[in-house]
Amino acid sequence: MNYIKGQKEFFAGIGQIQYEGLDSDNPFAFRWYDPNRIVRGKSMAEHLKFACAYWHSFNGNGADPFGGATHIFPWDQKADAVDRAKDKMDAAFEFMTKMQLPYYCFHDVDLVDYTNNVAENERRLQAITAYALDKQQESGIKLLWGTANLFSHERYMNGAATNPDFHVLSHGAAQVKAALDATIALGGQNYVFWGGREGYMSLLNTNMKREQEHLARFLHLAKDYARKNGFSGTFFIEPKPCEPTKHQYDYDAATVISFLRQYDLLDDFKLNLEVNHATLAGHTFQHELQVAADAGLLGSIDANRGDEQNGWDTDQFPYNINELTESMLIILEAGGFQGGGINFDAKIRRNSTDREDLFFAHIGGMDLFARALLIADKILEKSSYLQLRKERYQSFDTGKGAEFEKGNLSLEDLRDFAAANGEPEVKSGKQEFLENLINRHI
Ligand code: XUL
Ligand code: CO
Repeated sequence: MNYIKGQKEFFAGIGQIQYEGLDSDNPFAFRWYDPNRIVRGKSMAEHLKFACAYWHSFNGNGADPFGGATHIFPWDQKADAVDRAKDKMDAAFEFMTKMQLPYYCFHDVDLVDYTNNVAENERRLQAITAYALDKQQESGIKLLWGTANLFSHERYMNGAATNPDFHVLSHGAAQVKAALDATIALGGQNYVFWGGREGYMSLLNTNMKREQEHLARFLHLAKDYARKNGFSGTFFIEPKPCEPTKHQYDYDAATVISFLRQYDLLDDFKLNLEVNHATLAGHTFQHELQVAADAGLLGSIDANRGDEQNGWDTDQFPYNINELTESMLIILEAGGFQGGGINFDAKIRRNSTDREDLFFAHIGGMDLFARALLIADKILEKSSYLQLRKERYQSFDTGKGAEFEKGNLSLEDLRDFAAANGEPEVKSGKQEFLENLINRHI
């Protein structure tokens, strides 16, 4: 991937970001992420499939509940919505090319501003989709996933697919249809549903059962429409327990998996897991990855981190090598992502106001994942990590333990085994040894 200077440059003064290795002191270079380096038979680029999140990088203007925009974008100036959107897209493709980000992800309204008119929104999205197709072909950058924003507009304050008003639900469907059309036209590899307001603020006014049935019906209709129109990618549900609603139906990986199973959606849907959503649900990210991997549903991830001192979704760029190393161990053991990749659903801080800050954020995140990949590979290949876990369960590998796993023993058989074999020997879980092993490889 190589940036070639066009007519306008939005990130002037910043050139192509390249791998320079550990000896480099250049803050505009990768020290670990070497896209062509082969790890476990695949290039780093293929393992990691990094994606840029359009919303945080090109729309998120630093506003928070206490104050307005601090990031003033030069690509957000033109009067006509589609012209403005084209400028933004030029900036986005310049950034992604300079950063060597091979994929991107968007919500419909990230690409182009929407109105209250369904047909006009479709026209705008089609116009910017045609432009995006050219940009993709020119740069080689691909669409990891598209989605529809069914949470920002006031009409969705009580949800979209789970709104108690059918009329609102129909507007959600109109948006999803157009976003699916755009995703298909752009060769999008996946399509995401994050249930932003699919939940409730108070049970006093909520028929939870009916809302969840509506959500399932809505997902089936979207899936059927997309399949009928040639979409062969994977649908992802992105779990999050709360925020903006008090309670979201897609609470965590385990909840989503049982929902998919209950409503017969397992053939088409997998999970897109986000670090900060896991911690909001009271889990580690590793826990969520393991739950999804064990169900064969580890589709993709949204990379970011929370803040340990507060309880909301701060969407900061990744920083914690221990967390990522343990995560990469699970991802590698699962055989990688199923269809997805690593989308930086992360934003630079309100007071990170220099244009170069977006580069530092992505360089840091990409380097950290690359480093975690190398460390995890080393741990799997050269340490006793896997062996120790295997040995911990060895009593189920032979004899009565193996018979139990096969389903050949009754409760009485277990009782007889206990009575005949006396008290079990004390066995250490070796947690501190394993924690040291991880740190030793870092
Ligand atoms: C919100 C969030 C979303 C989804 C896409 O917390 O993560 O940006 O990733 O709708
Ligand atoms: Co996300």
